[in-house]
Amino acid sequence: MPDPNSPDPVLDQLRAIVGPAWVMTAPGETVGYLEDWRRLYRGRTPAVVRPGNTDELSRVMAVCHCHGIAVVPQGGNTSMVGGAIPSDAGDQMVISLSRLNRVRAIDPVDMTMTVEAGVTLRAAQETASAHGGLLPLSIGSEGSAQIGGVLSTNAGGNNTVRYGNARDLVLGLEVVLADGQVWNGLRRLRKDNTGYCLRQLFVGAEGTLGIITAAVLKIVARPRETAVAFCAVASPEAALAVFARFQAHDPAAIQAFEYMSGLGVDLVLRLVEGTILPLAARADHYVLIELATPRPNAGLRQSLEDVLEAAMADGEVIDAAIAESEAQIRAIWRLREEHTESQKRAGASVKNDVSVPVSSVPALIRGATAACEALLPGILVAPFGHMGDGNIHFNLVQPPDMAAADFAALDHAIMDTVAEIVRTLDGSFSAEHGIGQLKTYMMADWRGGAELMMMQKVKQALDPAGLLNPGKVLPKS
Ligand code: 2HG
Ligand code: ZN
Repeated sequence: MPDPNSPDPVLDQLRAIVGPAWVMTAPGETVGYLEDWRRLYRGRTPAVVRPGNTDELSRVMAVCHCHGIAVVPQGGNTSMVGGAIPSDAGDQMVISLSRLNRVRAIDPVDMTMTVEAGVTLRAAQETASAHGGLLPLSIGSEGSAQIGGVLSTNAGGNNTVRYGNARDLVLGLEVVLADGQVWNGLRRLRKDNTGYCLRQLFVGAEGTLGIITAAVLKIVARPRETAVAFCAVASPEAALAVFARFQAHDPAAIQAFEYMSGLGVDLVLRLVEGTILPLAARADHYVLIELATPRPNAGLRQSLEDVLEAAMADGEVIDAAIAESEAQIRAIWRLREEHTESQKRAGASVKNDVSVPVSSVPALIRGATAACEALLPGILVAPFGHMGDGNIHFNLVQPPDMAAADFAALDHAIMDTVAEIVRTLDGSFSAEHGIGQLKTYMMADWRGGAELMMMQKVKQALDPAGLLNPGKVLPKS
């Protein structure tokens, strides 16, 4: 690790490109870039470099390439899987994209916006909204997560059921390649069949193939009406039956359909101040339904009531609260969005961001609950998430009387137990959080053979020296 005060020829070249203030080496300045928020990974770095625009990044990458220095791109550092933390060897440069923070353009007729990588998702949403549109991507960490990271991890979130994942919103990209070349693919076209779809290679690649510096994103019409309900349901099967009812009624209006376990909501109510259950009694299973439409006078509130009444009559819904105001909508969403925070406060936890076909969500919840309880009696099973697209966060929290470190040591055993259930249901071991460094060990088993071979060839073609985010996504070969 270099002494921050001693001259270093490479760092001096980088200082000449971005300015001395933006090459940070002092531990007090770099510490926040070297640990993930879950505190699973802590790395070391010679410097955190913060270029101010694409051209500077291009020149930084050319220098790193020339000297064989590996780089770890970082946005808001909100990865769940250690995707943006360098190794502890101390030789990987962290490249922060946070100064590339301009919205370059927005066009309400094309329904597109061109945004730089360091713009937070929330700032991008607010800009879209100020122009009468909606950037339809919503994730818990949107206040900190930046567009570059959101695209590099192909984030999903609460509205995937309606608008798809991040990759479905990308029309064009600007990318700095491993050797510093800039690919300007910022096209705003809805149709463009001109060979391989290169932009989709970089989306979800977690910075292992190139560094996204800007993107053209689709925006959609802003909803005019929204209706939100929080319901206690009789079982996971009942939750699915309620989803099917809304799909049969008006699939285009389903903006979000989220599942929460009773135990998960109990943790939120106990550990997060200001949260309240809007129902008379607790239950073992809940769903949150948000309907929305840009159509005027669509009568969404009435639809919500009608469908829920029918579901109650058939015993699927036990009790329901329909939000009467913006404040009530926010209070209901808090019960869902505070799951991550409450589980962090409850001690050590193991996350399983998995997906199955929507129709198999009840089987996932039942099968993985039984398997985890058999593995570790007393384990707190707190699944929740995006039931409408089949992505459940099958999270497990330590038994209260167990040492956090002992529970954390079981992480692979727990992940493998859940993964085996997911496999029997034709699901995926990573739905929306990506692979990072946490799940590389599962890649050969799940994506081995021709699939991993193709991924390795793509990596070899675009980053032959292995300088881009080493140790992430692909297992060591
Ligand atoms: C969410 O859906 C995020 O809130 C985080 O994907 C999930 O904490 C988690 O496991
Ligand atoms: Zn999620």
